[in-house]
Amino acid sequence: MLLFLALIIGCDTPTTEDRPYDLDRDGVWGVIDCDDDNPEIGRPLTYWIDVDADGHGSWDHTITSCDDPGPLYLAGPLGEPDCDDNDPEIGPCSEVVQP
Ligand SMILES: [Ca+2]
Ligand SMILES: [Ca+2]
Repeated sequence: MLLFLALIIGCDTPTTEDRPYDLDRDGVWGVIDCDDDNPEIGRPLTYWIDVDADGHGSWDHTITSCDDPGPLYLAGPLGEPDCDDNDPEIGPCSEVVQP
């Protein structure tokens, strides 16, 4: 009995970093799952910077994170990038009227 208790007490609680399994069975391994106890939350998202806040992101700076980096960033697929991310009047290059 003492050996059994010693084995239980000796076990460390696994952290996200050392869990190579999928506790919530959402198909995302524990080491990369933003919350391995919640099947509604999976991989980190890629965020694109949108300096001029026109709704079109830029390749200039991206972040892959479990947490929302703030209002300067858009989440999800980039789509067509902003042709000038310092001018809210200019969106994707395909929408820019050539003189
Ligand atoms: Ca999850
Ligand atoms: Ca923009």
